[in-house]
Amino acid sequence: MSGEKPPVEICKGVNGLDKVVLREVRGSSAEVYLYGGHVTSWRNDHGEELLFLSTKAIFKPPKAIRGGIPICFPQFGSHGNLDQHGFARNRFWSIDATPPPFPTVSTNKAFTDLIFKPSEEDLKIWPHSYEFRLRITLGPGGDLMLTSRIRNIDTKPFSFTFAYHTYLSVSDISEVRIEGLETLDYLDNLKAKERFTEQGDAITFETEVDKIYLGTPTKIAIIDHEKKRTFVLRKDGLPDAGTLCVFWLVCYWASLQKKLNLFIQFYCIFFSVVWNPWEKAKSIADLGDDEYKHMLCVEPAAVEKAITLKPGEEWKGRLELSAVPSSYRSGQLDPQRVLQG
Ligand code: TA6
Repeated sequence: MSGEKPPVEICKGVNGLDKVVLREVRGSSAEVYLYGGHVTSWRNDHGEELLFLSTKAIFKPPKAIRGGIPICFPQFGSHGNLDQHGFARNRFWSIDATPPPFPTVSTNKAFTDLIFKPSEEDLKIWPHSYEFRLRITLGPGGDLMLTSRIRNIDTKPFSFTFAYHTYLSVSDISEVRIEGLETLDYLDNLKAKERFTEQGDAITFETEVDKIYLGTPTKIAIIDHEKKRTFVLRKDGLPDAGTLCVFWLVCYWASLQKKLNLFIQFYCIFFSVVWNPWEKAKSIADLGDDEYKHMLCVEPAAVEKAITLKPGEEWKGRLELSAVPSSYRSGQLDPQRVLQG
């Protein structure tokens, strides 16, 4: 027997909390805590950590883990009556042993399926029945993919907002730029959500930022000059009219087969939130005073327009993250190549 570690392993993490470790043969890995359905680590095949995790992160309910990829559901931020960012990030999720199949079959071995269903207590604060399924996959090239499927199993429609609150690890926030958001409109959370338009330059950082960009493209690049690394963040959606047409035909066929009103909603995640607290880090108890320098949150989100699901409907939102070495010589710092490649 070789000493090779399995592609999926369930073990104990900080404070004895259950976590799933995903490993890909070439050496990349990811860790997912059942507490929050929360990805806390994503490493490349050199073992370098790609997600930011606060040194002061509290792995203890009811506090959400600071860093990684918290799931904001059923409310993003303070856009509603619930606590900030909803409650999915501070509930215990379960391993989903029998998830419904995906339309395309994947050969990846390093994946896990989690499920979150509301408890009696949860129903008191948000009275809607749903099943929230989350698949986390590590692709052959070390890409990290998160697919959320939220199904209304209630007798009434409900609406929610959502985000993958992704904390990326960066060498120095002053050395980072984002490509793909220039010229877009955004709502500035630091100015009472007033609407502005970016003036055409790549986004760079020299102070606190908390913005909701509207109508963002499916692909955004985050370029870390010092690390010579580019993160490419893709959010799924409606890739093109042809795929959409096939998709709806499949849905229609499925609905005829089952003779029930099965409708799967496949929405774009329209917005991207960009956040760095800068000096405000000092007032965040579970974040080191200077740690803002090494983190950047870029968060695919459905915020301004809530998603509404009728009984039986399902919403699906996907995030795909890859990290590639970038150098001027390879041309990967050329924005056009990054976003179109
Ligand atoms: O996504 C940005 C944001 O909503 C900011 O306004 C900021 O407060 C941040 O999330 C962190 O929220 P948290 O509840 O995790 O402290």
